[in-house]
Amino acid sequence: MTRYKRHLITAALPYANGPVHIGHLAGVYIPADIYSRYLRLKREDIIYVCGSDEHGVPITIKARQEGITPQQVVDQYHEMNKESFDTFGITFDIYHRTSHPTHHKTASEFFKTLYDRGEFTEKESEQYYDPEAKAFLADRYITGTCPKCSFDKAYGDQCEQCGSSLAATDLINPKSTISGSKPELKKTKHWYLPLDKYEPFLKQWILEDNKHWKANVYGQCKSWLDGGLEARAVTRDLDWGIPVPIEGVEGKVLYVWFDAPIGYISATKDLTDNWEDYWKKDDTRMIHFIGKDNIVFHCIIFPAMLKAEGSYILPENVPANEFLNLEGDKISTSRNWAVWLHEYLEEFPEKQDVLRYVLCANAPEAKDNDFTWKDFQSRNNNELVAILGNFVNRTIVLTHKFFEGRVPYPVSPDTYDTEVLNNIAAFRGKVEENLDHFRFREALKEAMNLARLGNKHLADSEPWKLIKTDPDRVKSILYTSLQITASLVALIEPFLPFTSKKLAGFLNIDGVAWEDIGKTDLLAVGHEIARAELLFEKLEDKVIQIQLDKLENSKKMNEAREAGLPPVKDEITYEDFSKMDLRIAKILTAERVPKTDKLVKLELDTGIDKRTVVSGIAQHFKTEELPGKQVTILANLAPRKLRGIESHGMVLLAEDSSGKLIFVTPDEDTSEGSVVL
Ligand code: B3M
Ligand code: ZN
Repeated sequence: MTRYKRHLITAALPYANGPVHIGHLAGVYIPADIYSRYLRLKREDIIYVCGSDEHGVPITIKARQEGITPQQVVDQYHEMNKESFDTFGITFDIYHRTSHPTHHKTASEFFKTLYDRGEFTEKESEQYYDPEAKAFLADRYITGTCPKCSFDKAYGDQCEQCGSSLAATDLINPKSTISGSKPELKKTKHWYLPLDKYEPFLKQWILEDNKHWKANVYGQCKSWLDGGLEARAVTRDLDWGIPVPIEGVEGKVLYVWFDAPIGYISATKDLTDNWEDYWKKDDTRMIHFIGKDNIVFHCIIFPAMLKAEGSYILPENVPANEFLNLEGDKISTSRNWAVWLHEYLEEFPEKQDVLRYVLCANAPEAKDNDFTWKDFQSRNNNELVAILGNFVNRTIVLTHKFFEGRVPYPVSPDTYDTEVLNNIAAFRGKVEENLDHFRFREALKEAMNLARLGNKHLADSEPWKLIKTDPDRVKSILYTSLQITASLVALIEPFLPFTSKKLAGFLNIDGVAWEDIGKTDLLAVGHEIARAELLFEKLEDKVIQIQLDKLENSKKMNEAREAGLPPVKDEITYEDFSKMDLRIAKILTAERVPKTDKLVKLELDTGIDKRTVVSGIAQHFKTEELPGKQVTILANLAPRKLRGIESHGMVLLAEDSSGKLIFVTPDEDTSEGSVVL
């Protein structure tokens, strides 16, 4: 990185309509954080910006679902995600938000600049409109079958299955996600960014100048460009978002994918007065960290916008990751099929680095990959505990045991000790080579290989045995181990920042400079180290089973919902339940309630009294078959009048997914009045 004076690292702005999960972390935020920490350790001038993406249909759909305003939705999740990122050690220099006034101003000005220059084409077209909801259906408000891959849950702007960018009118069998109704086409005017006009520039910039981009990114861009680019609407008929800044235009906002990437600029403006150095100087290197579903927006649309505006730099690289799956299935917010960051932090407090480690080691860098809790456990136990933790612990414990916790003078190193000591520096180069090429899995492996080297050197040398016969050699062995441990403080810092800090504490130092990795005298002879605690603890099966059970529950809930069964109601306390008096009763007589199609008047013997209960079961049972049946009733339900008949209680019924009703009856005859517990 010789010619760049500064680095601008952006990470995709998560929609503030839900919590962050491991897919977001593995795809975007962990690699971006590793890279940013690495650049800082190398004393580069770097800023790492992110924030909440708070407009767009996903937010308004969530607001409708929860019966609150979009602002309330984004306020809730902006704070939740910001706190989760902070706790997890994601070191943004700013975590901004697109509902912020700075962003509204920046995005409006950006749009107005292009509008005033006549960059947009205006077009009146037919858009899908939901007559029931009285709303135009933009993007995620409309779903249907993807014309390219036949995925039946494609959205109006994108198919998440094949990544295709779509127009709502491309969808087969479109359906409104608001009312479920079949939408109708209605005329409306919008402004379009003429992507086709930028096709020659994009072909040169991507296909010729950026051949160094990752194959998965380059490939997706190439197929886009080969398919030909079309003009793309940059406004929407919505009431939540940044109002279109054109005189006389009402009820229209900037398309969320027009405004959101400008959010990186707004964030930088609020971070530093010299924001233009980062966005407008050619000696700045801009890197966008994103997931593969955002490639078209960051490699084609946003660069075309920046090119059209003319005063901004373009990204030097966009190392997008593929998707992370969970236990063999696609992560899904709606199906609660995810490991949520805030829940992980609650259930595994102080174990941020274990998840950082596993998600980096398994990162979907070139293809989709899978997260399993078994793999999480085995990497923790067999790699973090057994290699890194074990090596550090033995080094510290033996130094206290044999040398009162002080770094011994390497009296008589043998060739093995010297070779290992001189080999430490090579690991910095291997980690750098991989990080410079966004190969985070490989970089982490090389960092761990230094711990493997140290572990093997200890195991081969067996200082705990040698101490009896050759204590001087033991001094050299442990001197070597301690210098390796000191280098590890810096080498693991980008990946495992919490462990790095702990390790520095064990060695009784503030830290190690990146450029000092490999020095063979990082810890001076006689330096007193601190007592060690365990860096990592083994994860037992039962801890993992709890997580697997949670996912099993999600699966059951999804199956129930897909089978048409209602979700479980909100939790109640035992006290709430104990107020209900459930009894076994016998039906004595049954007769239809005149002029109703569902009601039956039942005379019941409850064992305590004889009473009338009216029940909506006429379409499910023949009244003549009812007398003599034992049923379960809620005996202390307040009486209510139904079609003039006072009904005292309620007969319990089970309704299956087809709507069929059956009685809840004891599996053998019992006395009326028996209490149901
Ligand atoms: N809010 C993330 C997503 O598509 C989207 C990124 C915006 S980055 C400018 O899930
Ligand atoms: Zn598709």
